[in-house]
Amino acid sequence: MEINILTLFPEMFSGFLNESLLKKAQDKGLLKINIINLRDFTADKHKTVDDSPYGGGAGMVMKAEVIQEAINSGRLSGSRKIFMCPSGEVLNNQKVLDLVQYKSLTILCGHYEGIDERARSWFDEEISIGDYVLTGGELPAAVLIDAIARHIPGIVKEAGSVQNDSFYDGLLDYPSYTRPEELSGERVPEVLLSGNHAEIARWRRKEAIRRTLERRPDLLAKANLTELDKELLEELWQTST
Ligand code: 4H3
Repeated sequence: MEINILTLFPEMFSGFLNESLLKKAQDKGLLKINIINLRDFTADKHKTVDDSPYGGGAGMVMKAEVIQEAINSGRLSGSRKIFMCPSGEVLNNQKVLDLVQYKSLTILCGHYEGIDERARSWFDEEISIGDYVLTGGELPAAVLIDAIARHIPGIVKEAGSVQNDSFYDGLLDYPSYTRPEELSGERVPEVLLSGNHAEIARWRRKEAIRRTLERRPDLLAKANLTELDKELLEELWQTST
């Protein structure tokens, strides 16, 4: 997969993209990231990227022409274009899985008060990472890229670790433990030490359902529960009343 990032602050991505999984993915050629500096597409000698809003008011607006130039000059014509924006569709796991299917994505990171409204129509979609406003679209873009990258085949080593994640099947994650068996008097649940894989799978599923029921009943209501899941849910009801 190829991801083009349109930004006024290319350095904001260097630490994040050059570490850990994202770095390995690029080294292996599974992910190609092109950081495109919007300032390179200005036409005047001062390299102006923003201007004051028509009608007055506080703050500056990112100029549409700079974005237009960047889109038209690159090889971005076949690329799915995304604008990170608080008024976009709120990101979730399904959206991430939809986006992994594209060969090329281009992500615009806005700054200042926002972008000239006319630039919006050049983008296929607007995505928000949540109901809050940040000073720029760079962190939202980084969040989106990270969420997408771990679904590219070959990036996260064990496919199971992606499939068992929270949200993959509409449930939150089950609890995990590692050594030691006892920590400050708190023991690891005995079933996990039993070596009985069927029992362990059943326990994990039940705990995932328990956690989702307690913390995110909205998710549980939407999840596709199997017959076993319904049985486990029934057991949870029995023991809680
Ligand atoms: C996206 C962008 C939050 C999100 C963003 C989000 C700065 C957009 C400026 C930039 C505008 C403020 N904040 N929730 N900030 O995904 O260009 O509107």
